[in-house]
Amino acid sequence: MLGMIALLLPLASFGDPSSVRATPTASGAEPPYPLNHTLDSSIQSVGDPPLESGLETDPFTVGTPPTNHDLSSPAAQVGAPPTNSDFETGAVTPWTTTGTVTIQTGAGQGNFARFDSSGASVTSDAFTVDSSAQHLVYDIGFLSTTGNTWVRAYVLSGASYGTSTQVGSYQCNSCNYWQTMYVDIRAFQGQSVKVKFDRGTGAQVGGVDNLRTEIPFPGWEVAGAILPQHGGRRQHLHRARGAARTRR
Ligand SMILES: [Ca+2]
Repeated sequence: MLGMIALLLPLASFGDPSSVRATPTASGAEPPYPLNHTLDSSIQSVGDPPLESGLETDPFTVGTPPTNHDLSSPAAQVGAPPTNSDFETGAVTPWTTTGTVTIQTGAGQGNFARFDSSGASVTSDAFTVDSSAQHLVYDIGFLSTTGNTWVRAYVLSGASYGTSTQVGSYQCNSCNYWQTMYVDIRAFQGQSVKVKFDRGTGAQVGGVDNLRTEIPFPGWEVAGAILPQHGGRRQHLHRARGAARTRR
């Protein structure tokens, strides 16, 4: 009997899958575990990283730096110094003197004023401190080879130059060299002043030369006595105690 039924079925019933397979339907059952349920899969990046996400590019300068940003510009002399400020006339006038002051000649200085007696002084002609001047600058000669040289500096201002402000006091024992000194002169900008130097009582011989006013670092404004120094490759600042510098 079964053999007869088989013979009666069309042969096409075995060759067409659609006639024997139903489309699967989700059962709605939860899977036994979520994906990566043990949290031990490797971390995988997704999306495109931003530029320089690895920070591998060296830093580089942007923008235009301010004037004289590397402090390599030379100091600029400003304003007119007092008459015969460098003693190169060969005479001390119009400086006024007390005690014994003589004009001498030295290497690197040319003519300069030398204090030959204890307490001797020289006072410059009047001059107006330029409105841009930041430093009062002068050379002090520690001329004694055997004892202590002591030279002091004062700015004379006000009516009849009757107000004396000591701005420097320099001592060096058995030094026999010249040194350039820098004083903050901003408090006297625009004023008519005289500058006086004297030899400290009991001290040995000293000298003075090359009185002028300067902007020590063009583009910068300094506060206090900041000395221009030359390093191995470039000029840099030597800052005195309490001094500061700011951009102008
Ligand atoms: Ca001179």
